[in-house]
Amino acid sequence: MSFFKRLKDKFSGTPEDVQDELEPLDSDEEQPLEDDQEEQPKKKAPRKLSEADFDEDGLISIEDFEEIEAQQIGAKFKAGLEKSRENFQEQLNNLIARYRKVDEDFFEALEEMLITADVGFDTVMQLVEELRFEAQKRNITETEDLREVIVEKIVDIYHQDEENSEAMDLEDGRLNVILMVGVNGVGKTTTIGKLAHRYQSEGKKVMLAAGDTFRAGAIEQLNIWGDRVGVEVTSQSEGSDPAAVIYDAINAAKSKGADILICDTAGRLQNKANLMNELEKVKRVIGRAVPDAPHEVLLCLDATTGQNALSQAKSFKEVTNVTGIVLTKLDGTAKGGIVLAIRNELHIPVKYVGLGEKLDDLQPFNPESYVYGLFADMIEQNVDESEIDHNEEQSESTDNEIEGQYHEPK
Ligand SMILES: Nc1nc2c(ncn2[C@@H]2O[C@H](COP(=O)(O)OP(=O)(O)OP(=O)(O)O)[C@@H](O)[C@H]2O)c(=O)[nH]1
Ligand SMILES: [Mg+2]
Repeated sequence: MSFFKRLKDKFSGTPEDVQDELEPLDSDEEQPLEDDQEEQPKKKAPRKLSEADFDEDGLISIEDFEEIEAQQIGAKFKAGLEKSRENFQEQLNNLIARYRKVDEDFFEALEEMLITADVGFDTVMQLVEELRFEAQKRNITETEDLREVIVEKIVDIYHQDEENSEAMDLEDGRLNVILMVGVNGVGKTTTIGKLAHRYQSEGKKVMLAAGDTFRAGAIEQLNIWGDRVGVEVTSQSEGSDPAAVIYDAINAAKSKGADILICDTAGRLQNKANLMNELEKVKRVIGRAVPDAPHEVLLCLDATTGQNALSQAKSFKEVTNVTGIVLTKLDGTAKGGIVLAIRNELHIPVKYVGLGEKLDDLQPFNPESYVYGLFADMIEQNVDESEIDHNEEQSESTDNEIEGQYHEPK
């Protein structure tokens, strides 16, 4: 099965707000075609759980669950990456139309396009070098035939380090401590609210620590998130020592048997030494109270700040052991290539991406869902066209067979 077909089968779906305009899924089942009606490729909305999915014990098969989950994830990435997708698809289509033959001019134009989309210089050079090699190896001469290889290579380049490193280090039977860091306004507090919601709906007992005692209103903001999601927040007054607040929060979390404590911190500039030292102190306090903690230090980066996000990450990485990136506001940029630059140039896995402002708009990062979001229309169109071609070829060969039989002398 082709790479595009696999992605389409796995993720094909439509954002929820468009769903209502589509036929309900049940009617997606085989319908007899009217005589004059040609078979059209079906537009599928992501499946929603219905009673029919559950057996008499109220259980759902793992396959059904995974299928529904993948479609919902696909729809989220597709909606969240809409701006980037318009940009990537349009530019790639233009390139393919302009340079029909695979040659150096095409590769140079492709390099330029990817660099402009924030993919990062080194990553682009590596990606395009691999494409040159692949084109030669497979003897691909038409740019059109390189379309799928380009998307496939983006996934490969992401995976080249370790597989699965985007998984969170969370274990049952211990207090897991997550520390959220980053500069002002990147989305730390919002991400904490979304994460709390996610883990709580997975059945975990989640608590929050209001470690941003610096910015006016920050404690209240976290308390609002706590109320909204229904999780407890430990806080002290504005101006108190963040390390002391987090220490208190750890004790509260231990005594209440929490599974996960997520600690907010003040937005800090990476070049302000005292703020960075304060972060180190917070980390030391956490480490003394819970062995091996913090289990995750998540650095929030705002995708709309492009290359600046990369330099923030480099500075944070120097002073603290960042275990993962949360790339927020991907929905707000047309340059979604920044994901690849971060991964490839910093070797820090992107663990979550922010695809909007709603509670469930924070999604675990996965390179396949990401490229699906970046190229969904192109992938769907490509698969539909090749299915139509395939059907036409089949019906032609059937016609020929019938004709052949007819002419065969008996
Ligand atoms: N569109 C969009 N907006 C987001 C996303 N994540 C966060 N935001 C918005 O970004 C703004 C800043 O979010 P905060 O969570 O307050 O950021 P912060 O890093 O805690 O800011 P400070 O506490 O001031 O350092 C808010 O308006 C959020 O709604 C996202 O994934 N998509
Ligand atoms: Mg905040």
